[in-house]
Amino acid sequence: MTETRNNWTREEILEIYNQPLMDLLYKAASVHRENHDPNTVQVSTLISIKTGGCPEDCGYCPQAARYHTDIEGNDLMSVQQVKAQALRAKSSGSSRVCMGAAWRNVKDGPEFESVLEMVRTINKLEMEVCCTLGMLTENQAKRLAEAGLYAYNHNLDTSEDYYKDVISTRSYEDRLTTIDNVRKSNVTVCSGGIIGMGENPEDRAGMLVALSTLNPQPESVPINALVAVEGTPMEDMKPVSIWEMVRMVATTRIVMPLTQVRLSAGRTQMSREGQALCFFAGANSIFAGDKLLTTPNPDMDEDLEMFRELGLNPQKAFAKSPQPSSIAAEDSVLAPNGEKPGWSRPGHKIERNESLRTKGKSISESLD
Ligand code: SAM
Ligand code: DTB
Ligand code: SF4
Repeated sequence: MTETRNNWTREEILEIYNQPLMDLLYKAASVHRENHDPNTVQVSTLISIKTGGCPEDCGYCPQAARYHTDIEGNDLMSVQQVKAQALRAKSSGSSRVCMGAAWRNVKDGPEFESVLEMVRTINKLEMEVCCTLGMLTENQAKRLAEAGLYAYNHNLDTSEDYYKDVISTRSYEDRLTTIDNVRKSNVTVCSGGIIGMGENPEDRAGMLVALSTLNPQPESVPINALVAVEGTPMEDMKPVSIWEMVRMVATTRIVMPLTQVRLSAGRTQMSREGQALCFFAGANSIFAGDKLLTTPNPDMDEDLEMFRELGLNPQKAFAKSPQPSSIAAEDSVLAPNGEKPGWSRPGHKIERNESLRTKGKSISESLD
C-alpha cells in the first residue's frame, strides 16, 4: 500500500501533471496496481430524483432555472419509482446508486423524509447508496447515515480561485463545510470536479491540492469532463482533449492512491481506447446507464462490451467498506430540526452567467 500524503503542494502536483506522458502513465499505473485490482471497476448508476428548476447559477449546469436548456424538469420522484430504477440498475450490474437532486441545499421536511426512505429502501437491496443533494448540515448528514447512506457526493468542482468565475450563489467554503459535515457522520466522502470549463492546469492542480489535503482524503473522486449543454453559459466551451483527461486521472491517482477515481461525465465524447488509457492510469469507477442526470452517457450494452474487450470486472457492493446498518426514522435519536445552517451567498457578478440570465425564469421567485 502506498502511504497517503496530506501535504501536496500545487507546484508538486503541477510537476506530476506536466511530466512526459509515458512517465506519468507508468508512475500512475504503478501506484494504481500497488493499491487496487487494476481489472476491477466500480459501476454506479445515477438517478435524478428531482430534476431542473434549481435556483443556483453554476455556469456548467443544465438544471439551473435561469438558463435556457431543454431538459425536462421533474418534482421529487416517489420511493417506488426510485426502487424500480435501482432494481433495474442492479440487474444490469451496478453495485451503487447515486441519487441526485437539483437543490441548493437540503431542507428538513417531508421531501427530506422521503429521501431518507429512498436511502433505506436501496440499502435493503444490498446496493451502496450515494446521494448528491447540495449543501448539508451535520444533523442532516447524521440522519442520512442512520438511514444507511454509504456515500455523499459534493464536488469542489475546480480550484478556489477559478470557482469565483463559475458560481456566484454558493461559496467554496460552504462546500468544504458540507464535506466536513459528511465526515462527522461517518458516511464516506465523494468529491471531485470538472475539467474543460476554461480553467488552466494550475486550477486543476489547485483543486487536487484542496481534495488531497483533506484528512482523510475522499474515498471517491469523480473527474468529470464538461458536458457543454446548449443554453448554459459554457455552451461554447471546446471539449477537453483525451490527453488532458488522462493526465488529470493519472495525477489524481498519484496524489490520492487509495481513493476510487471515477471517470464521470463526458464519456460519450471519449473513444474506447481513450477510456482504456484512463483505466490504465488509475480510474476504477464509472457512471453507467444511458443517462447521467440530464445528459447522455454510453448505454449499458456498450459498457458491457467495453468491459468484455478490456477484461474488466464490475466491483461487488461493499468491497471497500462494510454495508451501513439502517435505523428507521422513528427510532432516530437525532432531532430532525433545530439547526440554522447560515449558508452564504457571495453574489458577485459573473459576466458569462449574467449574459444568459435575461430570458430565464424570475430568480427571486425561486430563491429561498
Ligand atoms: N445540486 C447538487 C449540487 O450541486 O451539489 C447536486 C447535483 S449537481 C448536478 C452534481 C455535480 O454534477 C456538480 O457538482 C458538477 O460537478 C456535476 N455537473 C453538473 N453539470 C455538469 C456538466 N454539464 N458537465 C459535467 N459535470 C457536471
Ligand atoms: C459527479 O461528479 N458527476 C455526476 C454526479 N457526480 C452527480 C453528475 C454529472 C452530471 C452531468 C450533467 C447532467 O447530466 O446533467
Ligand atoms: Fe446544478 Fe447543483 Fe448547481 Fe443546482 S446546485 S445549478 S443542480 S450543479
